[in-house]
Amino acid sequence: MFNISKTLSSPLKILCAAVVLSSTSGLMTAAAAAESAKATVNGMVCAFCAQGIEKRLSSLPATKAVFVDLRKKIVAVEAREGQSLDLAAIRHEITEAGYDVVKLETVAMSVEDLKAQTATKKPVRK
Ligand SMILES: [Cu+2]
Repeated sequence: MFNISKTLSSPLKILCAAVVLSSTSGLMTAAAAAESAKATVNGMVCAFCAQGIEKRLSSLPATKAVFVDLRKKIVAVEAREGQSLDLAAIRHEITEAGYDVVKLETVAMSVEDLKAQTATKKPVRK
């Protein structure tokens, strides 16, 4: 473990540390590693669209991973550690491929996080 008993003497401090550790663990992982560009893209209709975009974005120097969700119209690019994504280049590649970027933002998440997020946000069909 972390030797918490050595560095923190009172039970209150230990409690505080535990709360901080558990509540910010998500934030801490994000800050430690992942940064992604998340784009909402119009015009992608099939697996070939997704593949083409994925290929283009994978060829950018700062790209670690690419994730495309056709149904949610999401394209995400994760940056290699210590590198920053060129949002203009990402927008350019998607536009060049023939699609419309309607939204582009940087998020402190990995592509895996985004995959999980889009998966859990699935609308429930009745
Ligand atoms: Cu297509």
